[in-house]
Amino acid sequence: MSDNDVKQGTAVLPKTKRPRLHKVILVNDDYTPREFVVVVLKGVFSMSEDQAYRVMMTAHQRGVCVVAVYTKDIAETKATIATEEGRKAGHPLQFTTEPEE
Ligand code: TYC
Repeated sequence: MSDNDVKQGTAVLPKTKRPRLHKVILVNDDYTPREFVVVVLKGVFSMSEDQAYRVMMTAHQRGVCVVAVYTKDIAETKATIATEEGRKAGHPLQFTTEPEE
């Protein structure tokens, strides 16, 4: 039995590793209007007005805020879409991603 197998009852099954999750991080800037950030958070990350406002204010006060965690593909897609919404409206709003520990 290899290191990647696990014995369960009498069957030997391949050990299934859960994929590492990735954080989407909202980055503060001095130009994007607060209300615009809230609109993007609600639209792209399905947040309530309340949740979106708190996340926006945390980034505003601390510089960054973790928005949510997803699989790598979904995190990167949502970060790109949200950043692009800012760019289209002429704002420097940035969303980044990083793997969870
Ligand atoms: N700091 C911006 C302002 O004062 C608002 C803002 C908050 C922008 C969070 C980006 O990630 C952000 N208008």
